[in-house]
Amino acid sequence: MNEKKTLFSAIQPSGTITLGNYIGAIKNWIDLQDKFDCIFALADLHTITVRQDPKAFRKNTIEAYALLLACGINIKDSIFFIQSHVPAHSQLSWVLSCYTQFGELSRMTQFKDKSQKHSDNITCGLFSYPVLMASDILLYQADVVPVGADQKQHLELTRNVAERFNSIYTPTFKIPEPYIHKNGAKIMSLQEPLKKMSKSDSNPNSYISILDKPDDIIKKFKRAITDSESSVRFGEGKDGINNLMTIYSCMTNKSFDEIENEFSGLGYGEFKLSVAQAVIDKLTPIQTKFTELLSNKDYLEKCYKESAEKATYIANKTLNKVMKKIGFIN
Ligand code: ATP
Ligand code: LTN
Repeated sequence: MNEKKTLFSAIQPSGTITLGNYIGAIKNWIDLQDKFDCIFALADLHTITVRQDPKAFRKNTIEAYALLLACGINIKDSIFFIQSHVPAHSQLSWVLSCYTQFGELSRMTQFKDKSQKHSDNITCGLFSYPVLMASDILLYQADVVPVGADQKQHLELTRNVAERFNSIYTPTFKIPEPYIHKNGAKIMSLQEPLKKMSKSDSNPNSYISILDKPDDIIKKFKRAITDSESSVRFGEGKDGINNLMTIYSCMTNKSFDEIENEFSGLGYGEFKLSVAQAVIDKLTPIQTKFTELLSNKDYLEKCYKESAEKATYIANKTLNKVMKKIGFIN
């Protein structure tokens, strides 16, 4: 009997994948693969909430697929598919939107932020984005969902919608738990350490892309904003240094105490170079693997097609149950 719990998570193929995405989400996916039955998706349906150029969108999707495999998704044991290849996501999303309140969605901070950022294109899709995300999770009866801290509110909404549906009918959906790792749940911008590191930031010095070359990584860390002190220690008002310490800790598994000891008496310049080197050491093998995978499109296609078949089978079981309970004719 299979006693492993199910883990589901997804990421949008919307261009660069940042060190923030890697530490906050992807690294946890990889680390948890042995403990759970894992289902991962590229949330390409979510991506069109912001207008995409068709050619760039196709390229970004394939590249994101190769990059996540290069990060360590083990395709032998885990399912890793492209969301739009499994129609059940769109189907359940419509159904669940009829069990979600307008007021609930209006309170989502990501909607408020993004509708300010894209004020010329506030679509119904941007508004109902969390319902699609809830559908992603609930279709697979996921127990845990590893995400960065910014997605916690969407997870709460998912739980509320699932509980509502279960209580109107009979238990149908498993109620998922967010998995938010304490260390690294929110990696901050290198230029404005009170803002989260974001791939959509207009200043590329504010984020590290997983595909950045060593020279650029060093340059970006050298330019990272710190404070006027010079001692490497975790503390209030030291947001820039706290962020660099968090990054270093996630790359090396060293505790903050160990890091403070390692750099005691040394200045920020030396510390920044060590952080850059630790990031380079982690990213270089991923970049090599990425280039290798990207040159083998047939292999990538085989992986996402087989995964979509497995995902469709699981998702349709849940969808059929839902449709039957509501009273749709079979
Ligand atoms: P955008 O900045 O354009 O909104 P994003 O960088 O947040 O995009 P998503 O695809 O929305 O990217 O997020 C993918 C995953 O990465 C999510 O689990 C999210 O919580 C996590 N994540 C994103 N940014 C960070 C960050 N700065 N620190 C930690 N985790 C993050
Ligand atoms: N909205 C998420 C991406 C995402 C997701 C999901 C994460 C789409 N569907 C399901 C976890 C589970 C984001 O990271 N911005």
